[in-house]
This record gives sequence, structure tokens and C-alpha cells, in this order.
Amino acid sequence: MIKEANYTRLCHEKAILTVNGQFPGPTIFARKGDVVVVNVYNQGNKNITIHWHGVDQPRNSWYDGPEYITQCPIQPGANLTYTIILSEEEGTLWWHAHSDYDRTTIHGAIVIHPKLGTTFPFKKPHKEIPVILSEWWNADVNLLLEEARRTGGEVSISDANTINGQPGDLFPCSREGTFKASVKSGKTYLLRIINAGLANDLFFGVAGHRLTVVGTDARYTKPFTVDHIFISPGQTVDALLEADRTTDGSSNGRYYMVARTFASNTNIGFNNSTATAILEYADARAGTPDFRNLPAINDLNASLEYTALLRSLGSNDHPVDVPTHVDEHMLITLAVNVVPCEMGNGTCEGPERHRLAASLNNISFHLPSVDILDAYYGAVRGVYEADFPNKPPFAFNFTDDISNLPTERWFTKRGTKVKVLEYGTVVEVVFQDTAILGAENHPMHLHGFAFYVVGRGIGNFNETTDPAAYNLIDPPFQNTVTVPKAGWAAIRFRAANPGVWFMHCHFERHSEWGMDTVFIVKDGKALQSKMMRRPPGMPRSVRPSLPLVPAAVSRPPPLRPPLPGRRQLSPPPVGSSPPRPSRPGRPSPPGSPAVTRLRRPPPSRPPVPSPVAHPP
Ligand SMILES: [Cu+2]
Repeated sequence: MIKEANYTRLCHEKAILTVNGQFPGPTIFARKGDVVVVNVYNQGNKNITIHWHGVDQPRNSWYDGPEYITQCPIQPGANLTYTIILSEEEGTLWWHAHSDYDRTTIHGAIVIHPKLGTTFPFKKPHKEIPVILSEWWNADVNLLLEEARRTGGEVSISDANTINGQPGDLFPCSREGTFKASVKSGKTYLLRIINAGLANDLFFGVAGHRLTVVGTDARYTKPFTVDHIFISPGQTVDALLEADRTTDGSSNGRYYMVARTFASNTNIGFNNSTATAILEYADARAGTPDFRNLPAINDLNASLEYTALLRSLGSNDHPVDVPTHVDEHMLITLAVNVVPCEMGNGTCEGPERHRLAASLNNISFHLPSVDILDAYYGAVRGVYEADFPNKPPFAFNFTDDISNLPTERWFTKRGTKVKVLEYGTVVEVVFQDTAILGAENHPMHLHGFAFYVVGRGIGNFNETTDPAAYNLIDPPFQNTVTVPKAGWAAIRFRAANPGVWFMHCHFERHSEWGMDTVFIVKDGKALQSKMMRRPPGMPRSVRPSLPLVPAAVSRPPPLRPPLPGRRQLSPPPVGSSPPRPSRPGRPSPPGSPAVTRLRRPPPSRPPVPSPVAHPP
């Protein structure tokens, strides 16, 4: 049941959208191979969809969830029964809203235990501890989003990182609610860690204890032991914690669990707060918990060193099957961009007063007004174009210093372009970050598949030399890969799941701006390689057809020559959107002068100079 409920965090009460009144939402417990049926009743005040993150949903993209990709939204008062087909996944996944910024509060864990008669490939833990990492905004985040869609500027950063919905006792008014996990000395615990946040890569660790990572994204890994983990939005980590401490002279038997942002681009706004929870031994004394120091806020090496440790387990029960032959090579550039401001040149709140955007291969994805799956299934023309390119339109030094990139590179174009694959095609995608408006990590998430992350590097991908260093033996199998700042990551998957599958950056603002595309995998010949038939009761379109770009701004304005010393002054972007008119069925919240509710004003940018003001 989607409904509003009042929650108080940081001394501030507000109504948030919840599932069954709970925040974070309820956990779905299942076993490998189960089929889970979930009835979603929308008693909220806006359109909504739910996505089962990391569930491959074989042949069943009908119930995958992303709004206007595989379904139209569930309107207020309506309901939809999702069928969630688990197959190879075992470990921790999660579910979340896939409409607007609703996943801020509408999310929860999916815990997939081994099949009956099988067990974990490690010592059975005494208990399991959920660790859902996320963010809290004091303001209504969908109002902030609406404002950003209007202005073309940023969405304000959150007010706190959270652990299981709580900022922890380093924040005001937060002592009482701080999440506590009780442990007994001598026992082993399985932490099921999820990064459900919208904007922040995170480091996470537990004072006085190390963590032995045994899984990620519902696939087992070779175990490795670390002081802290690194986790991007969309990812999960399963880690064992040995409760091997006792209360002694120096410790109260209380230990902080600590989560803090890794900011890959410190030129943009980011949340640098530290969320805490407390691990408490049965014989704990009152007093301050021990603290765990995490890597510095911008410690790129710490994030890379952690990620390099991830390896698939590769046992008899959990074998590795990396495709060694590739049918289709794709190089996809990731960029934060601008598009012309439709309100009049120079009046938006993005860099140089353009509208913020983002792109894959310089196409900024435009959500259609009916879902792509329905259009594909019903052979409806005009909803999408099947010409998403296998490489970027321009070759340039993608990761060059931002000040060396000409201003023309800032601009992108909107389009609803998808990539169509024959059933069974082996695809290699190399994601290449660009420095266009600031290099940054990007957690790229693919629906419908997990993929092997066969390579990763800093700088520009070299198709001649880099593949030689690929790991084709035991690469990690994930559904969300962290593409490193000013670097690249290579993934491989076999397109043996027919349907329509979204692929997007799991930084919400980047996805909102258009860092998305869609794979359509065609049916194969055998019955078991064809999509299931359209189930009854899918929601109908509620949105009028929208022009791709308002006619008045179908051409970009003339570009100004680069201004020496200017681009460094313009903070590269954070937060906002292509202009999507507000949707029918989503009533404007009453009394909501969103602009006055921004926690901080957008960074001031110098006015756009007139041509005569250019230096010679
Ligand atoms: Cu991104």
C-alpha cells in the first residue's frame, strides 16, 4: 500500500510516501528461484511505479517497473499486481519506486536465501543485519525536482545520509532513533548492505571490526576482508562480521557503524555528512561508541582499491561463465551536458544559464509519453527510434582537463533512441566517462541482466591494448558497475532475455537529465526464448504526447567562443532535468512555493556576457 505517513528526522516532521507506512519499506524474503507476487495499491497522491532492482525477470519485462519504459504509472487510487520471477539471483537485492524521485522514501530490501536443501557458500551466520544506506531531505524532494525541472538547474543536495532510515546520533534530534544492532560475542553476522541513496557513492565500515565481503548484487564473491567497503547507488554488498570483541577496559562494547560520501567530483555540491548506527554487544556499558575513520571524502584510490578486490566466487555450485566471444562491441560515452534554455537563452539555472542535461553517446534520453515496451509489443511507430549508436559521434580526448574541451562539447541533443539486439547476442559495452562538465563516477545499472565487469581503467579506453588486461577468469557479476571518474569500465552480457530493458546511471539526477538508454532484445526462435504475452491489467497511458523539443528552441543558439578563465568559474552541474511538463494525474501539492523551500540557493553564476564583452 503506497500511502503518506508522517516521519520526523533532523527535528523536522514531514509527510513522506511510504509502503505500508514504513520507512524504509518492508523486506521481501524469498528463496532462489521463487516467484513473488506483490499487489501494489496506490493510495498516494501521485503516479508511481515499483522496480525490482537486480531481478532479471526472464521474459517478463512487463513487470520490471521503470515508468514509461516498461509500463505507464499506477495512478492514485489504482493498483497493479507485479509478478517477480527470481532465477539465478541469490543474496541481497532491493526494490524501489521508479518514478520521479519517489525512491527517496519508497525502497526496501529483497533477501534471497539459498534454495531449500542448499546453503551459503560460507559458514552459516548467526543472524542477518539489514544495512540500508540512503539519504534524507528536510524538504519535499519531488517539489525540489519540479523546481529543478522548471529552472533547468540543480536539485538541492540531501540534508543527511542515513542508515536504515536514520541519520544517527551525530545529528540533532537523532539520538533516540539511531539504528542499533545487538550482537553476542563469538557469533558471526551477515550484513546485507544496500546503497539506496540518490546521489552519493559511500564508504561504510564498523569500528573495531573488519568486514569479509562474500557477495555483491546477489551473486557470491571470493571472500576478502577489508576495513571498509565502497558502494555506489544501486549496488548491494553482503559482508560477514565476526563479533570477536568483548567489553574490556578500553571499550564500552559499543561500536559505530559509519557511512560517509565519496565525492568523485568535489566541484559540485555533495553531502559530506556522516551517518551512524551502533553495533552493541550484549554486555555493553553506557558510553560513547568507538569510532571508525573512513577514507577521505575524495579518496579515489580507496574506492578503486576496494573495487579491484571484487571477484566472482567461481565454485562448482556457483560457476563463472564469461563470454569469450563478443558479437557486438559498444563504446558509450557518459557526459553531463547542457541543452538550450527553452525559457529564452540565458535564463535557465544551469552552467552559463543553459539547461542542465546528461547523455550517453551524446544523446540525452527523452522519456516518451507511452511506454516503450507497449510500443514495441504493439508495433506502434513514432515512440522511439532504433538507432542508438555503437560509438560516440565525436572522438576527442574524453578525459582531458575540462578547460581544454571546447564549449561546443557541452551541448547535447534529446532523443528516444534504443539499441535493438538479436536474441542471444553477446554484447560488450565499454562505458567511458568524459570530463565535459566535470569528470565524475557513474554507477551504470542495466535492467534484465547481470553482467561481468571484465575491465576497468583510468583515462581513455584503448581498444588495442586494454582488452589484453581483461579478467575473463573470475570477474564480478553485477547489475550496477561503478565507472570511475575520468576512466572506463567494460562489461559483457549475453542478450538471452527478450524484452525491453532500461540502462541508466543510478545517480538520480543524471538519469533524470538523460543519462539513459534502452536495450530491446528480440524474441528467439524457441518458445522459451520469447517474451511472455502481455498480462491483463497493465496501466494505460495518462500523459498527452509531448514534442521532443519545443519548436521555438529546435536549434541551439549560436555558441559563444570559449571565455578564458570563465569555465572554471561556472560550477559544473548538480541536479535537474530536461523540461518535462508536469504530468496529469499528479496534483500540485498545496501551498508549495518550491523555490522558497530550497535549502540553499543554486550557486550564483556570472551573467552571460554580451558578445562585445569578450576579451580579444
Ligand atoms: Cu552518472
